[in-house]
Amino acid sequence: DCNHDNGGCDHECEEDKYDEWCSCLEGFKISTDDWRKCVDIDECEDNTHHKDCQTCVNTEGSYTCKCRNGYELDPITE
Ligand SMILES: [Ca+2]
Repeated sequence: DCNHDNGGCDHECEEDKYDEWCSCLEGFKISTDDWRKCVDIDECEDNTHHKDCQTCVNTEGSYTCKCRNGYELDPITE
């Protein structure tokens, strides 16, 4: 029951007539250990998120790019 203690969900609780489930805010995903818990997505783990990054740094809820020595971040794309 989402009206009670947010259904026990870390972030969002959703429900329809039959079921209830938890969902997570952007940058997070449901934990494989507990369907109520949200864990940070490691965007650096796969190549789809950070193909523009030289060095991908995973952060809580997001990720950032770092440049290798000798390069600076492009202020337009940053
Ligand atoms: Ca992340």
